[in-house]
Amino acid sequence: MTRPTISIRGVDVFEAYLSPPEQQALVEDLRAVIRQAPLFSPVTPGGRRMSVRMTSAGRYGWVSDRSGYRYASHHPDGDAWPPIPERVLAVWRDLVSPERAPDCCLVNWYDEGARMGLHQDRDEADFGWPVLSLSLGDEGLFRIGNTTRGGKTESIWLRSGDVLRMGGEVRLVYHGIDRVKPGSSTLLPRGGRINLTLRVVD
Ligand code: MD3
Ligand code: FE
Repeated sequence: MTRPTISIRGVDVFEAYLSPPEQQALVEDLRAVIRQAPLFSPVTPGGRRMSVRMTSAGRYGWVSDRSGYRYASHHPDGDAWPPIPERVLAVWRDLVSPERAPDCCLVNWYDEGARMGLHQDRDEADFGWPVLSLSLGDEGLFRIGNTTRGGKTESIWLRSGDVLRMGGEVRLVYHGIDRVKPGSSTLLPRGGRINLTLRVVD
């Protein structure tokens, strides 16, 4: 059983869970995912283009357009999402459960200047399972708040190889990425940050 290195507001942090060679292998897996399911810039229901580019693997992918946020069984291009890489599933089995696989592996790609505002993850039908997040590449400043909007927040830098687990009470807290620190990792040749978010959807 792997234990968290720190816990912040109920978020379990596994610092440097992935070794540099494991991180490199994951990046190769993700290149194959992105070849099959290209990154796209989601548009919010309000009509704004998100600064983060995304794609997904698994039974469902997360999409957003003028008609709203939702899980969809196909990429906006029309193809089914590729399977979640085995190496990613192995992390889920170790830190969440071998009993149930995640339905969705959301791939978020941040370049310099990309951010993700404070939000809740509440498009899933089942909040009983934890969410697992894997960080790769440049460091990202992660901010965590409360289950309602407003109030005090806390921030931590997420580094390449760090894994976060959000289960129980914190599953519905507001969270986001304020900024990415360019040049803070050599994992990705052109820089940037990748986050993988694993979720059970239904
Ligand atoms: C805390 N992604 O895709 S992952 C998202 O780094 C998202 O790309 C961020 O938030 C990223 O929805 C943060 C960490 C994370 C994910 C889900 C959470 C933290 C969470 C759900 C509840 C509480
Ligand atoms: Fe989120």
